[in-house]
Amino acid sequence: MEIGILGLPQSGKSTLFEIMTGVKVDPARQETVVRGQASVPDGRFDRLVEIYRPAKVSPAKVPFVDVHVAGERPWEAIRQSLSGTDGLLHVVDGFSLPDLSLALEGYRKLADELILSDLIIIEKKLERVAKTPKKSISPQETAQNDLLPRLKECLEAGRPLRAAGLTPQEVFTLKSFSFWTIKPELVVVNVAEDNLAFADEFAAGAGLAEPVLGICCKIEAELAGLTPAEQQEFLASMGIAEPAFGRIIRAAFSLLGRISFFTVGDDEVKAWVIPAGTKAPKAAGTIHNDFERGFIKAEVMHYDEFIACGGSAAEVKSAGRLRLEGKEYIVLDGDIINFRFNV
Ligand SMILES: Nc1nc2c(ncn2[C@@H]2O[C@H](COP(=O)(O)OP(=O)(O)OP(=O)(O)O)[C@@H](O)[C@H]2O)c(=O)[nH]1
Ligand SMILES: [Mg+2]
Repeated sequence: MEIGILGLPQSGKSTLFEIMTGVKVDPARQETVVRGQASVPDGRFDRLVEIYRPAKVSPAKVPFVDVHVAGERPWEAIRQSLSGTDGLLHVVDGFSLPDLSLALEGYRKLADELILSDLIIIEKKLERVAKTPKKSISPQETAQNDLLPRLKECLEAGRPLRAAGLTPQEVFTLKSFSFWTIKPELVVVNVAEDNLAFADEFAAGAGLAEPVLGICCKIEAELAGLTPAEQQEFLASMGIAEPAFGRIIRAAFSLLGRISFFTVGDDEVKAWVIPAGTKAPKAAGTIHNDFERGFIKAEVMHYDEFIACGGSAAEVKSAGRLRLEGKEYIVLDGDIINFRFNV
């Protein structure tokens, strides 16, 4: 699981990456990709930490990759190094010239480059397929190839593959191509400090199918250097309730269809990241392989129930509300779990 940060040159990608992950990108080094992890802000997690006061605190994380592109056909050159990304965060410059049609043009410029880059892959593949005898193509490859003409049509109409109405199974079949535009995308408009409303203007005017969020990277980069108390004061003076970067991390997290469950104790409170719809044994496996292999039961209480019982696990238990779930249980966002296993 990883999210690639893309955008036109100088749109604020590295600034945003640094705000979210705390990893500094030295512009002089000009690395193509830099990786870092962002903690997902979650009020429930903070509350659990307050209650348990554990020795170790491990919030949910989202890995981000900052991409710096240069040269001819850059998107094709870096496709492989970003093949592991499950989603894209597209940064739009809304600060240097806050004008709706210019910002939209900027968005489309990169979107079109990515569409073209995917189209080149498909055309090359179709050429190769035409030259290969049918008998020597595997059934798995045939399943891929059958989809290509439809994808080509979509891209030629200027639309990203995520708009092609593919089923999850079809998306999975196409995984080895690492198409850019098949990945879910979150659009982030980087606005000027005196024009915070521009992101909403862009969202309303652009009419994109992709979710749009706004941030002023300049303000939030300044915030990062302050103490929490100073941050509150600074935000209040700007009329902002909460820093935007937290919302962006949360949006990226749900863009990937991830949820978190918690394990709690005096030693550690930890948020574990799993895809929505994961069954209990697989969820246990994110903690340790043995937990999955020797899975017996999951002792589950939902966060809301825990809080309703005064934040006391003993209270949940004596009220008969601690659930014992088996192998078919689908873990929910906010479940607090203790796995029973035997290996
Ligand atoms: N005024 C203003 N300047 C910004 C803002 N965000 C970024 N910048 C400036 O824009 C320049 C580019 O920022 P970066 O974060 O390096 O942009 P980038 O997209 O990573 O650039 P490349 O990797 O070179 O494509 C820097 O000088 C930033 O200080 C903003 O919100 N407002
Ligand atoms: Mg950069």
